[in-house]
Amino acid sequence: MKNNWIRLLGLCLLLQTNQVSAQWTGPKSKPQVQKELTYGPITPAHRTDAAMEAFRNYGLGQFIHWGLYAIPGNEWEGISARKGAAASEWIRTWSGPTAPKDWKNTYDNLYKQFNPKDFDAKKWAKQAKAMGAKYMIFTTKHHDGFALWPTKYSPYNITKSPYKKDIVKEVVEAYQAEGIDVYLYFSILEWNNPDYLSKAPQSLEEKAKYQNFLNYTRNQLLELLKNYPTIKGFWFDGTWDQSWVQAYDFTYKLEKELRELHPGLIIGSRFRNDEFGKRHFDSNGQLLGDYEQGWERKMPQAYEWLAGNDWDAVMTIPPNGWGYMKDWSGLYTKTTDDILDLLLQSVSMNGNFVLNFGPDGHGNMHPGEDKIASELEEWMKVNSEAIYAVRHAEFPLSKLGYYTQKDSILYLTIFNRPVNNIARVAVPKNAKAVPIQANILGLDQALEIKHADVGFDLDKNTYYDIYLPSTYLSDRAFVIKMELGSPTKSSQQLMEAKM
Ligand code: JFZ
Repeated sequence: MKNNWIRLLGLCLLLQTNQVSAQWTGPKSKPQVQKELTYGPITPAHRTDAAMEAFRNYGLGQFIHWGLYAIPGNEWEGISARKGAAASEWIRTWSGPTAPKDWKNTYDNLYKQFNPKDFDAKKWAKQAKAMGAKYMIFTTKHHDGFALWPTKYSPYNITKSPYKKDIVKEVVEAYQAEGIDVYLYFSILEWNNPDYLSKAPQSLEEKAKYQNFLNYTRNQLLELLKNYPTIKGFWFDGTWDQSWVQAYDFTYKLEKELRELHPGLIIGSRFRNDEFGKRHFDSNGQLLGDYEQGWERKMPQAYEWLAGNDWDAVMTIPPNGWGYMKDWSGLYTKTTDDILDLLLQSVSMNGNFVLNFGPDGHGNMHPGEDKIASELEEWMKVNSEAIYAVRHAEFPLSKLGYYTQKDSILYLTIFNRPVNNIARVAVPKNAKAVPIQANILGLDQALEIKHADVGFDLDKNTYYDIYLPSTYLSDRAFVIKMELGSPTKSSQQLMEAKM
């Protein structure tokens, strides 16, 4: 009986540890038993070089998913793929009535039509700059394997399309001319490559084929670094298949090689795994790569979940569609308010927020994307200082919005305006720095601040009330900028009740 209990307890502990250490999103806790590892992280846990500091300061980024899937735009022969289907860039592999029939002769021939007459990388870059993006991630090659640059290593590339020109080059140059850092998205998984397989290779023949695939992947990555030496990093994807997972020796050496060739290169946690198959975080709970790349269409619920790691959140406007989606009707598409909320959640927890755009087959953004970009532009014109180069602020959470901080400046971006127009800021009673000056960004007027020492029993906080002018109206979130300084008088030492 007693033995059974002990066994059960052991099992529970085991399940618990496994569960938590296996998690690469959600709250983190390090496994209790540390393993001897050869294929752990290559770079230090918290890089402090200039490239990584620049990454931390971006705040807002743009993702662009563009490729052959932009032509169908989530529809095949007039049938919307939305019913029973996922993201539009996956259209080639769908099954059921919405899928391309005979895709080898249909989807795989789309490149013969790829001739985006309206494509103007400079126009995209200007829009991104205006909306406030500090970096961008561009799909050089998605899962369908079609390369948007003239790769020597596969005939399935842009030079075979009527467009012919190097799209990656145009994008890299145009964005960098606007002062926007460029990262290249690269899918490891490739649907139409005869050497690719998803399961771990077994026979000698499979092993040889997959080794060809790995060599090809390495060649393409070296080629990208050589062709576009000014890029800041890679954003890897499609690394979940067992074929890639078992190739940890190869991928470890490849990561080293890429980093040696390109000092400062930034690679997220979705590139490789350790020798026990642990992805994103190794068997000892250490982040693999320079930042956590798992916050895709999801948000950490609490700052503590991030355990001090750098991270980015990449986000679609439709529920799940990265490539062009012709028809947005009947879908909930995120509003500019939603996006601002997610942006603030991200930067308030030391993350970058990356908004995805999926241009159509001619090279035009979706009208819904244009609308959001111009609304973000309006907002960022006034408020971007609450977004760039800010850090998590160690203040008690506010129900009114999100804090960000830059040295002695504290920003509170208000989403929930109090009906009495008093924005109450909670500050720990022992705080050395409290709000001493406040104004609303875009409004040249000092706001009245009153110390409200509410005197609640056992309350660790004291309060500073910022009076918002009732004449100030805003139909979007707005930012209270506060200067922090020494409290004029210490919080009254009211007696705590004795019970
Ligand atoms: C991947 C791609 O399959 C997708 O098409 C898109 O490019 C996106 C940015 O990345 O999709 C994923 C990858 C990982 C997760 C979810 C979707 N994930 O880990 O939750």
